Amino acid sequence: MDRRLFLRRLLAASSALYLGCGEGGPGDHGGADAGPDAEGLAGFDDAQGFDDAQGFADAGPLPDAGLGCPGLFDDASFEAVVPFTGERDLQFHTLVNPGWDGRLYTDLALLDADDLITPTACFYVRTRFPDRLDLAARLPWRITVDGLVTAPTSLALDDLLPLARPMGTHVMECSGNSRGAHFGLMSAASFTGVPLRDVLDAVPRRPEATFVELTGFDDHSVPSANNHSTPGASWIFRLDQLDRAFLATGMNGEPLPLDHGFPVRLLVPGWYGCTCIKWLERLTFHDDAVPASSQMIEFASRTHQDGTPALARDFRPAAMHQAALPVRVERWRTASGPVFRVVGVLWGGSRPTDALTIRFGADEPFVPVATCPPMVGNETWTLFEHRWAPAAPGDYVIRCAIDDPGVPTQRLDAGYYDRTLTV
Ligand SMILES: Nc1nc2c(c(=O)[nH]1)N[C@H]1C(S)=C(S)[C@@H](COP(=O)(O)O)O[C@H]1N2
Ligand SMILES: [Mo]
Repeated sequence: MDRRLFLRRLLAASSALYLGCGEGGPGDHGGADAGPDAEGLAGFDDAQGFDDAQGFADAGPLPDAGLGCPGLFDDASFEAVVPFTGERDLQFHTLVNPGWDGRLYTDLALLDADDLITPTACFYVRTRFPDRLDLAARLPWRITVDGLVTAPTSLALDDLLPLARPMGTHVMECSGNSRGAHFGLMSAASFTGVPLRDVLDAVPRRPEATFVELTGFDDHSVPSANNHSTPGASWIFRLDQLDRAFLATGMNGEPLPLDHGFPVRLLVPGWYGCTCIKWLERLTFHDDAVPASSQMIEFASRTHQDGTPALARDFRPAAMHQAALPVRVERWRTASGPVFRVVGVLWGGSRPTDALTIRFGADEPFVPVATCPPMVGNETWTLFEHRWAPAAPGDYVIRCAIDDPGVPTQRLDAGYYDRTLTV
């Protein structure tokens, strides 16, 4: 079967909701509370049930975007997607759990060259729209400005909205993204918003105000199970760390959905999601003696801090190191036997790299991987593909690395993004 048609069917099987993803509407609050142990995807683990194209006639022509490197699979025909080994079934694209524990996992296995923007309804959610946020009482939305300012004030969001403009496509990743989530706490969207510096610069403040804390609404009626998530949503930045940050008011051409921070959220390009405060309601200026916030303490280890610093100024930037992750393995047939196509994404880091390598098992050497087209920026993810022919059946742990000592890759090198393939 055609590879793209197969992906379409996989997509249809993964969740009926996915077919609504293109609508770009807000998340469905009535989603079944499937929980982390939800039954997974029938038919995901092999090609059965996808063996012909019948019933899919209205999908229309499926031009192959020519993923990756020309000619790499010209001698081969697509057979099936092979699931990763040891990853439990998971319900994708469905909101599960209440409040702080609210999650929606993006199915990264569906990524393809012409689908690198996540439809809004499939964009991962970490923490649902707070049921205690009474929008009827709070609109028109205002952002309180206080701390080391010459006079406390507040900003009307309605005054900022006319300044909103396209801010580009950005990948976001939850610092708690994990194999248990099939790494689905990661998505990319195009955003509109207002550069934060423009907002901050307009606030008259005291000379010692070198830090700013951004606080979001963070009260839910249902507590987080096992205190997994602590109340309080704020991050404190040194002002110069916010040069590229913006206040997002729109996503994929629509107003920000409720679950993603409506009416306004922070987006810090290149930093983990925990810094991207949703339902932003306060800007507080501080001097350099300000203690770390509860959110910073909660996320200290997940953002690669050295212990848990007491002061905000001792936190490292919560930047995503350069990372790479296989998202899908396809089996293809050739005259000389099966070959595997590993498709993955490359993201994070502070400058584009062409030094991606991959290995299949700790005893094997890392070999270069071509990214076609090459990585051009760090704001969003870049697709890669690799052709591999196993020497023998077995379990293979796939790991990527960046062959450039100048590029920090802490998580990658710790095996965080390892995935196992059984052939
Ligand atoms: N107010 C508030 N903002 C928040 C959070 C939260 O719990 N409350 N969670 C943070 C975390 S940990 C992540 S990963 C991102 C998730 O954003 P998303 O749900 O739009 O993907 O929001 C961040 N902003
Ligand atoms: Mo997160």
